[in-house]
Amino acid sequence: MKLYYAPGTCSLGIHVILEEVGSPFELARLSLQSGDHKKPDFTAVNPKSKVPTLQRDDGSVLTEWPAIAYWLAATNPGAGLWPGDPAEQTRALEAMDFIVGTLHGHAFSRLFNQGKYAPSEADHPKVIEQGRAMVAAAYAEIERKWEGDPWLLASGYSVADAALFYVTLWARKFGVDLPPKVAKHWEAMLARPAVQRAMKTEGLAA
Ligand SMILES: N[C@@H](CCC(=O)N[C@@H](CS)C(=O)NCC(=O)O)C(=O)O
Repeated sequence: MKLYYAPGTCSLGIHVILEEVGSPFELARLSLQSGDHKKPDFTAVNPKSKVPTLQRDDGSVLTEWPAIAYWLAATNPGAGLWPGDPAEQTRALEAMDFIVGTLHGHAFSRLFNQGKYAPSEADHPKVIEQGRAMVAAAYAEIERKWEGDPWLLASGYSVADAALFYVTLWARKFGVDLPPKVAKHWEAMLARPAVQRAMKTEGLAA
């Protein structure tokens, strides 16, 4: 398996999952700043120009964070990254969709790339303000719905925790106030050897 990643981006969550699984994998590092994801070598692998991208051992390629996470969890049941109970599986899907689709895809996206939402630079402060409000609202909802301790789901650690981890790295970077359960989750994640290995490889500091 080969993970195409860019340090400190959402691919960090998949990197953590690969470390949790423990099977051998290769890493292909991309620099989004240098536009590596738009160069032909990479677009031949993933025409969407996005990380994470996972190339499987048979050469086939998986894209989209929740799909990659699910596949890794489902094909490595011994790693205990996916709940057994359908009710909890549904909660895992619900959490990943909200974190990746809403908190990352709508809220943080406004803090990273104002130009996508407003062509005029004069409007960028408004986009940032809107993004910050959306981030705060999404974290409040995650905190309200929290069922486990310290993990998101009542059934224990799952790939959904790796999703929350990568967005919380960003939240800290942007100085977002973390609700108590999210703050405890961040510390619990940092204590996991898999997380420590992925952070070290990507050259990231907590
Ligand atoms: N829907 C995608 C989103 C992936 C995504 O937004 N990746 C970002 C890094 S966090 C990226 O590759 N950005 C490059 C670009 O959009 O140009 C998923 O779930 O994997």
